[in-house]
Amino acid sequence: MHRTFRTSQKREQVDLAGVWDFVQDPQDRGLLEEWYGGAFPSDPIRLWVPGVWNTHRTLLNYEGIGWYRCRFDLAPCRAARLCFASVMHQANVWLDGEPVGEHYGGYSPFSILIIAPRQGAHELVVRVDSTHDGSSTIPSDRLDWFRYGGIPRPVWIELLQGEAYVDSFRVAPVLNDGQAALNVRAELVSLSEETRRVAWELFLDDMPIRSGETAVERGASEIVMFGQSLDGVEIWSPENPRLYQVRLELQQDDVIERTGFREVAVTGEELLLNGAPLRIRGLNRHEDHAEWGPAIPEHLMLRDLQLLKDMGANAIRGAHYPNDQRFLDLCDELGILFLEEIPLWGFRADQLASDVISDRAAAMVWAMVERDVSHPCIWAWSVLNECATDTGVGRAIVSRLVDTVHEIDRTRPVTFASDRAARDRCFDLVDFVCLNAYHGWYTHDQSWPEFLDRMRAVIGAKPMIVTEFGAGAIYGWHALEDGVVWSEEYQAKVLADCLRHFLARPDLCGFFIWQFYDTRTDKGQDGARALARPRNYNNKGLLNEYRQPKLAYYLTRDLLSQFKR
Ligand code: ADA
Repeated sequence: MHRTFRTSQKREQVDLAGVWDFVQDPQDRGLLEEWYGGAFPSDPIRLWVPGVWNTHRTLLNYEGIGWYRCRFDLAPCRAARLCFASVMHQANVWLDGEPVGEHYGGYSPFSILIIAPRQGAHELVVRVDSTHDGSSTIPSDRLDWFRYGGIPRPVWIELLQGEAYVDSFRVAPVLNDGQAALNVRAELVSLSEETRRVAWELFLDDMPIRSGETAVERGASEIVMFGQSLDGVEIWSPENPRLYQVRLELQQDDVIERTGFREVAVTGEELLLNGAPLRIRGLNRHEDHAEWGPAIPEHLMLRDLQLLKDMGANAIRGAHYPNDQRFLDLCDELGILFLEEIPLWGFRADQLASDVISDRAAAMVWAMVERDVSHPCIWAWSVLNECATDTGVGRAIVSRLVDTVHEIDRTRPVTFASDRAARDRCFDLVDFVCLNAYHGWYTHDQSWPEFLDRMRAVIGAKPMIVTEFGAGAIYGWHALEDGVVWSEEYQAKVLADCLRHFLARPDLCGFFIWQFYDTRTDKGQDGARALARPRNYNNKGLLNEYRQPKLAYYLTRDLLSQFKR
């Protein structure tokens, strides 16, 4: 299912995972030929959903339009919600030949309400466009990860039976000097022919904590919003990741979220978690695997997290986009800290100046925070990676995106990842500074100690984290001599030099190694990137794409255990 726990006791949820029909549409003929109706081509290939088409042997490098079809049966219900956790990247949806919805943004969920659907057999068709471009899409067509297309996360249907249902349910945990509270926001939607008083009750782990009644007009919706302080809650921490279930119940509907209470604070150069200095020992992780691309099965998500813990690391940067919620659920459960980001990656000033990009980025930030505000593992939000933050346009976008986060959440620090070093003009806009640099790999003009000393002087008394550093190695490629680029030995040496300095440096709140494992990457428009990316992979992983360890993995494990504080 779409989470690691049940999200409703009263709704019937039908998982649409399975074999779907798929047709490639490189010439964009499907709309004209009405493939969404009875004219779906008769010779489809079969693809597993959730999944991406680029793992099918005939479609490995395909970017463009593809059509998916599945059939399902519906039991009687007052309404049905068609839920998509992710479609990459533009989705247009038809049910029984009728257009029912559309969505842009491959890393955010959406749902479509079907009122009074008929009982019995239905046909669902989804046109997916994975095209990236340089002017309107996020991410753009210049990327260092693979431009997958498809439906990589769960699709399911929820059957609604009551006169009202809960449409969105946001539960934001607050912990302030030991006092816990929940900020709750729910949208109650009418499915009735008349205005109704809708009774609701909120439970924390089955204990009723608040109830009320809200009038919802026929066909309309109403927001229920309140802060509820709570006594005697156990605190969530990496050592004791205590989670609570929060359930909102109506007469014939309910929704369940899960949360945990912990406090993240910024003071001077320090980040604090539950009052104690936070030391991030993290890994950057793309959602990618040699066999499944970004549609990573749950047991492999768990294994990745266990590998990370075995290494002595405590955090993940979800580079560079909102992750599958099941992965965040597992981080909540295992006490692993998560830094979440939107895929605004490597945009130049002229691109950031576009209203389409700025509006889409703000919508993505909003969708990320809205979806994930309940997760205790998320300790900070990042609004972009390596964009033109050394310009006025960059400043404008960072401040817009920080404001967007604050519309929903003011309890977590906000940041962005910079590769502009001392030229960056946005550090004052965020709560802590994240630096990406590859001294010892791409650049050799200064050492890490020199670089960080210089940045400390520029940043002043603010927390500082290195969000990217690393070196590449081809798994299994060894060298006897020093300095052989792409050898496992050379990668391990670069990392060892960095880690020794970072771990001993008191004014650095932590680091994220680039990267957990090797990931498939883009060739670049003219194939240029491929020259720096042997195998068309970003080979800076501590493990390869099958999770086989390189020397750097063992070295990191040893260093992290030596420096355990
Ligand atoms: C950048 C970028 C990463 C990756 C890395 C690299 O810092 O943010 O996504 O591309 O460089 O491997 O060069």
